Amino acid sequence: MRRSFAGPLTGALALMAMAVAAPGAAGGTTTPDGVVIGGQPVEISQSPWVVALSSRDRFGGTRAGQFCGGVLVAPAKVLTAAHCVSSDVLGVPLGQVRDLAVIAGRGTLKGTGGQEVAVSGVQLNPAYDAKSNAGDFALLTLSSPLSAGHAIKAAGAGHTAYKAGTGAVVYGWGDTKGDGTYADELRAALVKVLPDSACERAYPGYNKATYRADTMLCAGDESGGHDACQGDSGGPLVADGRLIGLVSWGSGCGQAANPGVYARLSAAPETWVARN
Ligand code: 4AZ
Repeated sequence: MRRSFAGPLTGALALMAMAVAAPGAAGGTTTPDGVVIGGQPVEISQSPWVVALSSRDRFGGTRAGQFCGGVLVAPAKVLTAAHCVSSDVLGVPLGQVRDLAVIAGRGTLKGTGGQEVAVSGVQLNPAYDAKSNAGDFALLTLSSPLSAGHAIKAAGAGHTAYKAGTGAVVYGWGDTKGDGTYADELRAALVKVLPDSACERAYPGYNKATYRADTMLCAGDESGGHDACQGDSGGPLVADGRLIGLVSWGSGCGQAANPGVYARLSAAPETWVARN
């Protein structure tokens, strides 16, 4: 049931918003699909809370050093995945990365729009477990604040946005095909919150990563094709205008049997994000 979406890019977000408003409509056939996986370019001005994490020293300058996503949750605070600041990802201990920065307001990495702001502090979720990836949250402090109006609130625990079947949008500059083809422009894909059982089935724990519903959220596309992928980690999953997840892990990308696993926002440290 994959369809290519050939409409004007400016209409993409509106179409996505419609699809989110009616998640079950037409069995998903109205879902925009293009090649994030199964997404399409979006305007950063429509989602100004999406930021790129950058280190040109570690990742080179061609894509402005982008290596993960993040979310502006307060003027000088960016939430990202704890694993994004691990030495596994950075190649060296965090303390040795001198140019860690956040790029805000720039959809096209090769462009010069928006702002690059240095990261002046990094806090790891005390409950983060690098082995299982449980509680995959880190909070970055920016050296200077961004616009307060650009921050997004999280859905509080018990909010309906966390319910299976909810339409949600994942944003990122990551791999668009699962083969190392990285996006230059910010993309978004429409996915669905899936029942925990879908990820418990896919990730029962024989591997190093086990799905744990208390700190993780399962989302994707029952027929495959819409997903986050490498390079999207730390970026936002948004439903009902609220942050519900951060891209965390998964097996492959866009496979129906292996949904995306997100850090569940309701499990983020209480004081880190405003909720409603
Ligand atoms: C990653 O490596 C990654 N399909 C992120 C998300 C997913 C897979 C891998 C989910 O950053």
